[in-house]
Order: sequence, then C-alpha cells, then structure tokens
Amino acid sequence: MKRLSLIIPIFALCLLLITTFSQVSTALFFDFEDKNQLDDWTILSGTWEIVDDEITNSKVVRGEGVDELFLSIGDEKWTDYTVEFDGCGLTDDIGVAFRVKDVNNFYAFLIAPSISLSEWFSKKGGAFDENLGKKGDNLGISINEWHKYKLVVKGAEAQIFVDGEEPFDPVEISEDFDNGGIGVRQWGDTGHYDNILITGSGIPLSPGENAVVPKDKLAHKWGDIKSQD
Ligand SMILES: [Ca+2]
Ligand SMILES: [Ca+2]
Repeated sequence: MKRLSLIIPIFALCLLLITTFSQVSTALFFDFEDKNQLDDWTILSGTWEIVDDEITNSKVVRGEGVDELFLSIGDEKWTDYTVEFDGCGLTDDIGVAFRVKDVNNFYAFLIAPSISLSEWFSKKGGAFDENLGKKGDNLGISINEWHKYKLVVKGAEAQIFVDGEEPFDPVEISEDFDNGGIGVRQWGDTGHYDNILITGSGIPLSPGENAVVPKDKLAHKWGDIKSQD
C-alpha cells in the first residue's frame, strides 16, 4: 500500500509533464541554417533562396524579383497561430501574410521604410485593399536593419508587434478568411527573413523537433501531413 501511495503522485507528475510538453511543442521553427528547410515552404511567386546575411552572418531566406514575392507555408487546416520572425528589408518593404488561401487571397502586414509606410492590407480575388485601418510611418525602422516582428492571429482579429511594441489596433478579418497558412511577402524588393517561429494548437512539429507526448498523440512532421493531402 505504501508503494501504491508513491506511484500515484509519480504517475500524476508524469501526466502533468506530458500535458505541458504536448501543449508547448506544437511549433515550426526555421533558422534556415539547413538548406532543406526551404523544402517545407511553397514559393507562390518570385525567387526565394537561402543565403548568408552580411549583417548577422547567419543563413536567412531571401526573396527578390519584380512584382509580388511570396513564400508560404501551411494550409486550410491552419486557423489561429502566432508567427515570430526577424526581418530586414534590403531595398524597401518586407511583410508577413496570414490566412493565406493563395497568392491572390490573404491578409498581411507590411512595412516599407523608404516610403515611410506601415499598414495592414488584404488581397481578395486579386484586389488589394489598403484601407483596413490606420496607416503608420516607418516606425523608426530603416532599410538594412534587422527587427523583431510578432503576428498574433486569433479568431477574427490579428495583432502585430514590432520590437515588442504594438503600433496599430488589431485588424479585423472577414468571416470568409477563417483559415489558411502564413507567408513572408513583399513587392518588388529584396527582403531577408530569419528565425521564423510559428506556434499554435494546429501547428505541427518542426522536422526533428523532439516532444514528450503520448505516442498516439504524437504530431506528424509537417512533411508527413502534406503527403497525406
Ligand atoms: Ca539563420
Ligand atoms: Ca516595394
């Protein structure tokens, strides 16, 4: 009986640990130090490759070309999530897209330091709408500077944080955009992105990410999920 009285708390502790780890370990992380990390992404438009960044001396993903440049990950199973990343516009704008259906249907936040503009916008059926909220200036950011961005998408709202500050009111998302992946995205400019962390209850584990979860609840690697489609 004495042994049993020990086993129960130990069992409870294990269960607690498993629950804790299984909640925090749903994440995708890309530091782009491994060339294969780009394979998990879909190039919707433009040229995207992993390069060495001269400021950070780290490998980063670079988008360049003319017109819309868009690198995406995720699908209609993705709903609410948080996206954190480091971004650097080399020539002007960089941005983060969410609830992405395709290159013509998504919401996004952009910052274009050279024209002193930051704003929410949407593209629906190929038509841009840049009047979703108050526009901002360059938020004190210049080109060739790395800054930290955090996007929180939950229900019918999204919030953006730039270097820990929230410069705008949350943007309202229309009902028909209640799911979809994320993307990094800019227009006609060269942008670098690094350390992209995507977390959320519906987000799979990074390839190789270890998790202490019961075997039947073990999340599939993103590659496995895609191959089931
Ligand atoms: Ca890196
Ligand atoms: Ca541009």
